[in-house]
Amino acid sequence: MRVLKYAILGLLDQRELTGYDITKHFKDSLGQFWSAKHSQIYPELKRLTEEGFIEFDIHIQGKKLEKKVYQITGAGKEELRQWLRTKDPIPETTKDEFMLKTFFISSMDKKEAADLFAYQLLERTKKVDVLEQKLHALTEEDPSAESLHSAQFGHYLVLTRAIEREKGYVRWLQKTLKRIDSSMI
Ligand code: FER
Repeated sequence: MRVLKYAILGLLDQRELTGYDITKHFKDSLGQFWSAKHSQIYPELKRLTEEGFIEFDIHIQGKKLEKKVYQITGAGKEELRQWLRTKDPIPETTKDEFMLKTFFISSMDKKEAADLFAYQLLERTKKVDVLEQKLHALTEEDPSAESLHSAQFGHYLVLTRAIEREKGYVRWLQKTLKRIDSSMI
């Protein structure tokens, strides 16, 4: 399935955007959990335009610079809604190489294992910090972000879930480190 197609339709359902704006959304927020390459976005915009799901106006910037400002069409809104309504099975768990190493922990000595877990704990703790800062900035900017009718509610939800997930990971890492430290060998 062309999921990128729906990501672009979703963004354009919120407001009209240039290709550059869309790329920026992928860099700043959406791409943090649904990455897309710059090189995929422009062909997808072309294809969506040909399919009649989006259209553009040319805006003149300065003397010569032209930019395409994209909008979603009625057909595009219908296409997006149809995708939003479909129910998804739980996706396969994403591959986490650290989990694979964890699976083989018995091949490491105590110090090596503790070292690996301590590093992972540090990195995951930093990730929680970054996510919490982002959430703080979001609710600062839009205090209504926590309510269903805010345009930022979706962003709020993805961030809060990521925070819960990472905090859970941190708790498990701490517990495991204790277990490693208190082991005899
Ligand atoms: C953001 C939106 C979502 C963001 C991160 C996420 C750091 C989610 C990350 C994850 O699920 O790991 O703006 O900024």
